[in-house]
Amino acid sequence: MTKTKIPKTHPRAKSLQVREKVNEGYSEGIMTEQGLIAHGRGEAFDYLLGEITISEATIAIKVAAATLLIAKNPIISVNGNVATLTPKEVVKLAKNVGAKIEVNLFHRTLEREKAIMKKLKSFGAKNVLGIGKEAAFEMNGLESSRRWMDPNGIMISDTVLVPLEDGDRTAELRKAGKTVITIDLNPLSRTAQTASLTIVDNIVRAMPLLLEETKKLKNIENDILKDMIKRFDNKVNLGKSLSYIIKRLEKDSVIRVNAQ
Ligand code: PTJ
Repeated sequence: MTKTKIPKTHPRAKSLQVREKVNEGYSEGIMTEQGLIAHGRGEAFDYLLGEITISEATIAIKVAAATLLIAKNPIISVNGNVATLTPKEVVKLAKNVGAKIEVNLFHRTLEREKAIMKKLKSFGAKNVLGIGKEAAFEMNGLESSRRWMDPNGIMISDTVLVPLEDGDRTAELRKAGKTVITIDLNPLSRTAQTASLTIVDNIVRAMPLLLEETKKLKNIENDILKDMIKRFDNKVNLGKSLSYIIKRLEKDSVIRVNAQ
């Protein structure tokens, strides 16, 4: 694997450092070629956001923390991109909110599942569900490999955090009565549109913030957390995220036209 030293002074140093991580995840057999493409799509949307956590995402992160804290049986679903970009945060968040962790892959192989489990365990995860034959239950209405669930994990959960998800499963999880939280840079994706709660942000920024929020809200009464959740409207928040991008582009195009 070729490692490139990214100069700290580079205007887009953070994004390039994340690419180095992606490169590492790919070399370790955690991420797939398809995952690289998905990352590129994410980068494009992040560029439109200005590579910052916008206020709509900050609000969604707070509500997501409250949702995970009041859940009876929360779980974090981990794919190759998630395990590559935020393995430490996944493990810490799971501990903080008492969530289980389950590996769930679109491009499913036992080797990848084991590599992801190893990565999560290297950051302190005790139990990682969904490996090989453990994921023996099929989700109705789904034909991809994502349909396989662990009987002790996603199947019996009430709240699922599914960052960087690919559409169909979010809808099926919701049909099964689960609360679905996603992190997705694309506010137009099917996952973003069908989740119960959508954080439009880069996972590398959102996960540390989500972790901090759960620490802050941990000792707050459940009734107050429930009230926060009740007052949140995902569709409105998503609409505002999209408006943010549109306004930013309009402003940017004015600057460019005037500069010509
Ligand atoms: O590891 P596997 O086999 O389970 O496969 C994982 C991928 C991500 C390849 C698979 O789930 C996939 O193909 O996903 P999609 O359909 O490309 O959707 C991924 C979504 O995540 C897209 O809407 C991207 O814009 C978004 N995305 C990509 N990178 C990030 C992101 N969102 C937040 N943070 C990112 N860094």
